[in-house]
Amino acid sequence: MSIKSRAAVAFAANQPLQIVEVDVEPPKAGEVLVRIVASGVCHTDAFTLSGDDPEGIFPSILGHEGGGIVEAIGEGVTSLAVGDHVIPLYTAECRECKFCKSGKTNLCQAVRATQGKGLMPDGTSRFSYNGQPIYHYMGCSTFSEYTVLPEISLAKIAKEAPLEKVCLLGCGVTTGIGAVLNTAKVEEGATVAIFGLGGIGLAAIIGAKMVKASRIIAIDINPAKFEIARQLGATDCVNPKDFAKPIQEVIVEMTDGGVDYSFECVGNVNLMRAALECCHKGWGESTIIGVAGAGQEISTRPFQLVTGRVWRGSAFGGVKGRTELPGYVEKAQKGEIPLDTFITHTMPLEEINRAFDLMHEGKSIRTVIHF
Ligand code: NAD
Ligand code: AHE
Ligand code: ZN
Repeated sequence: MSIKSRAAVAFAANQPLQIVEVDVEPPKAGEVLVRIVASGVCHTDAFTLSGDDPEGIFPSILGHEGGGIVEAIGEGVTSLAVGDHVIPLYTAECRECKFCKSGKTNLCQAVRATQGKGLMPDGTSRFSYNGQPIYHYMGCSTFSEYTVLPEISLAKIAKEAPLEKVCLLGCGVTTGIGAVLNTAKVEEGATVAIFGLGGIGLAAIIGAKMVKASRIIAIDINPAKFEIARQLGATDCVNPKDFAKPIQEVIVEMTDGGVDYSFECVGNVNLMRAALECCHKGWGESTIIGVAGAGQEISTRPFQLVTGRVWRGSAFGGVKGRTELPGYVEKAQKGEIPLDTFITHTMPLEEINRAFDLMHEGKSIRTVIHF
């Protein structure tokens, strides 16, 4: 029998979310019903709501940075039990597909095709409203009191960890740290430039500090972000608006030829170019984390790559969620990942549109929604 769930539904692009009571069907074979306790709001939720996401489907329930408790399990589910604490994963980990077995990527493809269509692996949705289907989002839909996910899309975590904080490890904080540790593999003593100081960029600063980077240059057009950046370990804060020349030139001059590693944490294709071009000739590596809108493309002179710079990208920080996320939770529990620093606002689901406003106004790092 289906249950009722309060949810913030995105009925159409660019419209405020509407809080309604949706119907949630029980989990089918290999699926799990989760009661969401808290969810962060990531810029990607706003990106999809804006209509710029080629995979954006409406009506849908957004949200992919959640923490919850297993409420029921479907047939054949063995790795989770009712009462387990979990973090939903938009990058599943089946441990069986070519991608999982490659040892080269975290991009499990077991459920990716249906996930991109807003559906569960059997090609249907578990959500409906007034008898009409509502689509899932990134396989998570954490802006709902109850949601259904494949078993392979849930990381089981310690029950002692506060879900209203470790939910941030479901996307932003893990993505930023993981991009530095797993994707770029920044080494001790390296110089690093981080473009964009939202949840992702600030987490990348934590990663750079963890590996003992010698210089961490934090770049943002909103100087209100610099205080937290410094607190987390940034050695220099730069506002591109303070300079008449391109930001890549500024960074190259500051660093005797460019940084060893850079990270684009905004989703702006011009900034992606700047992030590549501020890297040192011969070895500098730039990692794209930001998500750019439909139809946008990156460009640079190929000579930038011919002369040794490397361009890469990172999804969920290269982290394999079921295997590695419990370790991130442990680190947060030990105080090695200061989640509190990210949580600038908390609010009930009913006020979720305010969380989007705060993000667009540059006033929040992360808002955590409580159910
Ligand atoms: P956010 O809105 O919290 O932060 C973005 C920051 O970029 C803000 O501080 C803003 O002032 C700054 N900014 C905007 N334009 C700028 C410019 N021209 N130069 C310098 N700084 C600028 O966003 P977030 O939640 O931190 O997400 C950042 C990006 O990362 C988004 O594109 C999001 O979709 C993407 N993302 C990617 C992944 C992934 O796995 N690849 C995961 C999470 C988020
Ligand atoms: N759907 C978009 C791309 C969105 C995107 O790049 N998503 C990131 C995660 S952002 C989390 O806040 C990602 O991990 N992508 C890999 C994947 O498999 O989705 C588009 O352009 O179609
Ligand atoms: Zn996200």
